[in-house]
Amino acid sequence: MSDIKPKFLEVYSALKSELLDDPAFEFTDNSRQWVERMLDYNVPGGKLNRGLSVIDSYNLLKEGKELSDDEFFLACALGWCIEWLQAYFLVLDDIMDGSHTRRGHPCWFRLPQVGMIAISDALILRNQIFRILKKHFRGKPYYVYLLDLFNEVEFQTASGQMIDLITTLQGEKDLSKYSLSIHRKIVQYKTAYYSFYLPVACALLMAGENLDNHSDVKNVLVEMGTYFQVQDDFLDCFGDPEVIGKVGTDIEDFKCSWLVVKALERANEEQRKLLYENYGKDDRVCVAKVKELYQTLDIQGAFEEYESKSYEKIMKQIEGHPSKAVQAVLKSFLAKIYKRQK
Ligand code: GPP
Ligand code: MG
Ligand code: MG
Ligand code: MG
Repeated sequence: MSDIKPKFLEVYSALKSELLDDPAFEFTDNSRQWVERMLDYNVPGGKLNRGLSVIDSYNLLKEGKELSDDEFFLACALGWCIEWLQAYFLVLDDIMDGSHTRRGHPCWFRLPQVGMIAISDALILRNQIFRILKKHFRGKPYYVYLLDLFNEVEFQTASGQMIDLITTLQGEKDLSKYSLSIHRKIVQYKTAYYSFYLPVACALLMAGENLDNHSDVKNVLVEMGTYFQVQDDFLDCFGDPEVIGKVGTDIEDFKCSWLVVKALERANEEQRKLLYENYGKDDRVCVAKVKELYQTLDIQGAFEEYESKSYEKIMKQIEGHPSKAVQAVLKSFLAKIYKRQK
């Protein structure tokens, strides 16, 4: 797995060069330099799990048959399309969440020269996905399915993001509407489809599969994506910012996080009151009070319990799948995220 990373990064450079060669940027050197810097800042600096998973999954689906150079390049290109999609989402998500840091650096929009140009950059990122797809996949029999897949998943993510945002509306702060079922809907849509289903669906399309025949695979991946976002919620509060590369904002932002839903479940009247009074305030003292209550209610313990239960449930689902190759794809994905610290 790790040995393909340098090769994967070489493909990033090749795709970037092609995109920078676009007639749109011929007019000024400035624009080309801006886009290059914007891409380098936002696209390749993460864990690259989503992108690398396309290659990993495609390899497993080929059951030991070695990939040709062309196949390897195409799997990498699809992996990068997902990383481009992720960069596009994160640039916008950080504006919407009022975040400060991402991947150990200031969020792109926080750079003094960038500001709201970041919105324009997000549009460039989004459109470059379809330029990569057009250049490298136009002649493939599965091209139209790829386009449909990326469109569908983008819509699902945008819908999840919208629900995430409207449940936190200022002026209507109401913790009583937060529940595990709302949380589940939000994270399924905002995270699971693009982070988990999309990489495997890309590999399945490349392998000539019809996605309509793989709803069971989708279900397992959505379950894994849900688990992944619960981890993200946990790390937002309890993770080490040095390790996760971002400082959490969920408590300040009044997010329907798994932690607050669990806390509401476990709290007595007095503790509920404390939550109602301190959750969703951009104030250190209030945030500290919420974190202290999480300690008192042993939300960390509840998370560990959720983590092992969820792992067992997903493993069972995977082992029920008829294809050993598909099982291998799913198990490899799960191994990458189980008990992650970042
Ligand atoms: C993660 O939520 C969800 C996204 C990054 C999807 C954003 C979708 C858009 C359409 C903009 P999060 O806010 O918990 O992520 P993080 O903790 O990384 O900020
Ligand atoms: Mg965010
Ligand atoms: Mg968000
Ligand atoms: Mg988060």
